Amino acid sequence: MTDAFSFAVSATDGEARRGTIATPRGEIRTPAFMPVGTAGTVKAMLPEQVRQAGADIVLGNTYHLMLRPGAERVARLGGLHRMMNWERPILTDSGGFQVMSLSGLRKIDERGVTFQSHIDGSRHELSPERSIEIQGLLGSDIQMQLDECVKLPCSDEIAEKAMHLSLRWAERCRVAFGEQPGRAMFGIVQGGAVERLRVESARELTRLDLKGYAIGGLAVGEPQAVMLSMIEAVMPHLPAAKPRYLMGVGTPDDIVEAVRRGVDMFDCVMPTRAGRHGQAYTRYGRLNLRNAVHADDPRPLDPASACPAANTYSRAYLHHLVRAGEILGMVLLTWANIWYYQDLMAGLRKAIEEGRLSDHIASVKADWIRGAP
Ligand code: PRF
Repeated sequence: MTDAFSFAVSATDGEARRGTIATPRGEIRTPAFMPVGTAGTVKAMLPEQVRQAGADIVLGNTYHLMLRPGAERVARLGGLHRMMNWERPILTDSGGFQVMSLSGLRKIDERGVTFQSHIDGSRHELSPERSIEIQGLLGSDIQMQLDECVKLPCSDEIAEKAMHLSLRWAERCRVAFGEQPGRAMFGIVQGGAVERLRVESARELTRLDLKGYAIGGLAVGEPQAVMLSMIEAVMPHLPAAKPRYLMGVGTPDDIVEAVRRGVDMFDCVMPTRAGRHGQAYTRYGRLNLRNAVHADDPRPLDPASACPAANTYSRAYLHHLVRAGEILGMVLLTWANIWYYQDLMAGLRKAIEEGRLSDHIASVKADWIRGAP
């Protein structure tokens, strides 16, 4: 029987792949960037704008949604897609990573994680089985295994323990997920900055025959060179016919370098968070609209962008909105940033199709360095 969830690679250029993930809720063109919609909203954006910017899929978070408004409540409301008015695919993270970065008191053992809510201090438990149950209640199309992500640098012993725990949790998640045609569960490679552990993690996960594989535990404090060498170490051990997702990455530079090495999917709060803090990502690099240099600048962020936020409003106006703490400043900069990230991915996809990825990346980087004309 053919699964309604599938992945096909239509072109390659070096290690880079141009592909399509087909799901009953629509296609995901890869390499893909998934805007982060943590709490059932891509902050400061309407779903229509997220789509218009070019996104095929958004990310939601088990941790936030289980605490508020609650997974069972979301299910009663018809699921996350209906609740947030995004009928296209949604990937949900499993919660472990957010527990470690956001919650107060927390404890990890074989059974799962126990933690206190960052909202009201209430106590909660998240096991691999409960994480998958919650992601099912949300109606998630791509569900992530529960894992343990350690901050870098860390000792090899700590990285190894977390990696093995994550492997055991992957098996439990696999059983809890069962068979769900049209939906997928992805495993997560861990292993810190230790090549041997990364390879073992990838090999063992592959035995579970999952529909996709993520690389976790990177962009957690290590230099970019370490991140890229870990990606290079892992890639040969992941099945070529399955999508590969680099979690929580990253800057535009991280993304182009990871695409070059064969990564298919990304998510990061960077474009949305930066937009709420006065920062704009453009073809000509990052601008801080708070800076006084923009106060009298009548030029838009990028006249050649098709994004209304980038081609219409003056930098002087954006500067004013940011300085005045106006909501519209956040809305416009988030819109421009999400659009820029989607344009970046579209450019990479086209370059892979045309077999000129290296030249394309070189010219994209030259624009970042050169700055606005
Ligand atoms: N695990 C999970 N989510 C994540 C990460 C991880 O390691 C990261 C690390 N960059 C971001 N989001 N489950």
